[in-house]
Formats: sequence, structure tokens, C-alpha cells
Amino acid sequence: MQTLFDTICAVITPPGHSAVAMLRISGNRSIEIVCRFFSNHAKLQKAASHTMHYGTFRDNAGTAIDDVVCLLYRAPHSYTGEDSIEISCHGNPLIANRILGTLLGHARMATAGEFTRRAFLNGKMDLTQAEAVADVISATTIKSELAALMQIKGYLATELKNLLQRITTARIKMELAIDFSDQDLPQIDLDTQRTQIAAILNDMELLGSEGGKYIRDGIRICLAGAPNLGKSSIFNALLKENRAIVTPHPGTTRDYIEETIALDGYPVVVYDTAGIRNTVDEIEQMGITRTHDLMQSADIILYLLDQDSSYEFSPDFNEERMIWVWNKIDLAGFNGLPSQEDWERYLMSLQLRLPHEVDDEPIVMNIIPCSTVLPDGLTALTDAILSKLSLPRDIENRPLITNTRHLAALQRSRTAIQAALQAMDCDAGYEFVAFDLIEASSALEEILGVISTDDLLDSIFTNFCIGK
Ligand SMILES: Nc1nc2c(ncn2[C@@H]2O[C@H](COP(=O)(O)OP(=O)(O)O)[C@@H](O)[C@H]2O)c(=O)[nH]1
Ligand SMILES: [Mg+2]
Repeated sequence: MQTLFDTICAVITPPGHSAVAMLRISGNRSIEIVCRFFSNHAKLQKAASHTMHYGTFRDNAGTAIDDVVCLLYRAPHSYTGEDSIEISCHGNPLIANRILGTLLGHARMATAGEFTRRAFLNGKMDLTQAEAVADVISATTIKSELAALMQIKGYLATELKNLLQRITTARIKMELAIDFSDQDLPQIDLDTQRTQIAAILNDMELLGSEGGKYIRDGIRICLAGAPNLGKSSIFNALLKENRAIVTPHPGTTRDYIEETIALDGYPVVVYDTAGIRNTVDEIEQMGITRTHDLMQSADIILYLLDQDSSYEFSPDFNEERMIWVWNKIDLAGFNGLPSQEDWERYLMSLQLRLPHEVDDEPIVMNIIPCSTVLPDGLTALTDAILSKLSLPRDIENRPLITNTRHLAALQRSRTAIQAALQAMDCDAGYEFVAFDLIEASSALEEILGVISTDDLLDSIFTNFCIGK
């Protein structure tokens, strides 16, 4: 019979041949079950938690399957909070599956994420930590792995609990003011109260900042500009391989191509596009239309310029997402990235006519120097990308929300706090403010899993792998 806490088991290493494979069994019968098949059972039975035991694992008929090491954890000092054993055998799927088959005579196969779900239900971790376990396994860049690890360590939970505490304090003050409003007690200091609630909102905004979104979804960067300025070369340089075709002939790139890279640890999807120019070539024109579409949806557009570029500008360039890039600075005689001063002097000397130019005054806009042939030629460009998005270089000490579910709940909480502030501003009764603050709290509690439903847990843990 399947119950919430019956004994479960699974192979927890990937299928295939390897040095070692591992199985995990968890639940209050796990020690007894393993002892049935393990040669060293007398010792294992009585052993202390966190001890290792070497012996032979046999099947039901008593035939040896493999020599194994059992790592014993006694409740509550295990991943799941229950008695559990990790069995290491030789890394052959045949062996691991025979051991699993033997265990399955007495235990049940774990469902996806069930070990972690138990850890959550047994109070070993809150929901943010449990979800981060899946993130840390699936992370593809250093930053996403680090963000998930911070979350496992409880940084996000601590921050959320702190916010909850502050919201509760604010709410209690409001409720006291309601209860004693007919008595001759000092009125609450509404100004201080408002300042404190506004500060909560501000901290929530920091927590939900873009950095988290980019860690989760990746930064979409589109290379654009006239043909032959070096878009494909920059694309290849970012990828560190010759992916896109580079030639001295304008119009080489006709369709866009995309690749995923890590930029300073952030996941980035880079698009190399067809150069924008007037053309009668039907295929090239289709490519240019796609370039415009990508420019609309990208988080960052690296737009390449040269002396002749001014007529290329379209009025809908979004300044916030635009990085102007001047490539091939080696051809201008620079043999390394120029100092800011030298660079500005050079740009001024070109007398560029740029889109922001007003009253025919030459202006120096923020154009990033770049070269795909100089050794440090892309440094200014990558710096510009990170600062454009205000991405923190060091995320270790700053919890960021990377999970969509968390972000949605945080947003609800923010909306409720905004409503509370509005209620205060228009002198609505204290009870309205208190009500909004309760809303704000319960949205945050949902993130932590203080309130959780089976459906929610199902939807979270089915995305895990079996064995985690
Ligand atoms: N000297 C120099 N040549 C470059 C640089 N970047 C690209 N090129 C050359 O410029 C030409 C066009 O480059 P490509 O990447 O195909 O430009 P795209 O049309 O914008 O994609 C090629 O011959 C490249 O080798 C650079 O930084 N310095
Ligand atoms: Mg190209």
C-alpha cells in the first residue's frame, strides 16, 4: 500500500556504465530491508548514523550480486529526515538494477522528487530550498548554479522570513490601533509606519530584480548593424569558436543563428543576424526582417557602427537596450583597448553624425570600442553588457529570485503592499491596511511553503528526477 511515509528506493545515479552507481532507500523499514540482503547485517543493524559498511549484497535466492558499501543515516539526521541508506555498487546498470529489483520486493519505487519532498514534509528544508535542489542539478552556468546553491543554503528563505517579520510587525501595529481606536491611547505614528512599509516594498523590489530573471531565462543578446562591420566575427569571438561564416563580402549572413554561452557566469543566448541594408535580394530581405523582429524581443542589442552608419538609424531604437559598438579598432591604429580619454578624442575626431545629434553639434555618445583580433578586444563589450543590465558581478551575498513561481508570488505580495500604502495615503480605515498586509504575508508564506497544497507539491516535484 502506498502511504506518505512508506519505505521508498531508487537508483540515484544516471544510467550507463561508470565507476560507481548508487541507490538510496529511505523510510523507517530501510535498515531492516537492507539487512535481509547484506552480508554485514549484524554490524549495520546496530551501527551509528553516518557510518560506512562494506559487504556483499545478495538477491532473494542468496546469490551474490556485488560487493557494496552501505552509508547509513539514522533519522532525523538524513537528507529525508528518515532512516536511510545509500548503497554504492560497481557502476554497471545490470548490477544497480538487480539490487533495485531485490529491494523492490520490500520497498516501493520512489516517484520523481520524492526524497526531496519528504525532506520538505519532514521539516528538513523549506520549499525554496527543496526547489533549489532541482535547480542546482539542472544549472548550466556558474551563476545559475551559485544562485541555486545560495537558495539551498537558505539565503532566500532568510530574506523572505525577515520581510514576513517586518510585514507582521506593521500589521500588528495597525490592528492594535483598530482595537484601541475608541480609547484614549496615543495614535500610531502613521508617517513612521508608512516609511517602514515603503521600505519593505523597496527590499521586495531588489529581491525580484532582473538579475534573477536573467539567471533563469538567460540574457538574449542580438548582434545587429550594417553588413561587414564584424557581427559574425564578434559572435564567433563570444562563442570562442568559428560557428558563423565570416567573409569580407557584405551580405554573407542571411538568416540568423543563435547559440547559448556563459558570460561572466550568466547564461546568454546570442543571435547573429543578417546585416541591415537596402537590398533587392529576396532572401537577404527576409533575413533583415528577422533581424528587426529579434531586435524587438532581445534584452540587449549590440548595434555595430562605423563612419557611414548614421543613415541606418531607425527611430524606434530603444536606448535602454541598445549598446553601440565600434568594431575593428585595430584598423584605427589602436593595439589594445584605448583609455576613455583616447577613445573619446578619437570619436570626436571622426565628427560622427549620430542619431541623437541635435543642432548639428557633434556629440560623444557611449560607443564601445571593440576588436575581434586584439587579445582583450571584447572586454569593454562584455563589461558594457553586464552594466547595461545592472547585473551584479558578485551574487554570493545577495539572494535573487530565479524561480517563476516565487516571482509570481512576490509580485502578488508587492501588489498587496502597494495597496496598503495607497490605503494609508487616502486615509482608508486601518482595517483595510491590515487586510492588505495579511495578503502580502500569505503570498510570501506560499513561497516558503508555510501554506502548501498537494497539487502545488505535485507540480513542483514532478519536475525532479527520480532518486532526488
Ligand atoms: N581588422 C579587423 N577585421 C575584422 C574585425 N572583425 C571582423 N573583421 C573582418 O571584417 C570582415 C567582415 O566580418 P563579418 O564578421 O563577416 O561581418 P558581418 O557581416 O557584420 O557579420 C571579415 O573580413 C572579418 O575578418 C576586427 O576586429 N578587426
Ligand atoms: Mg555576418
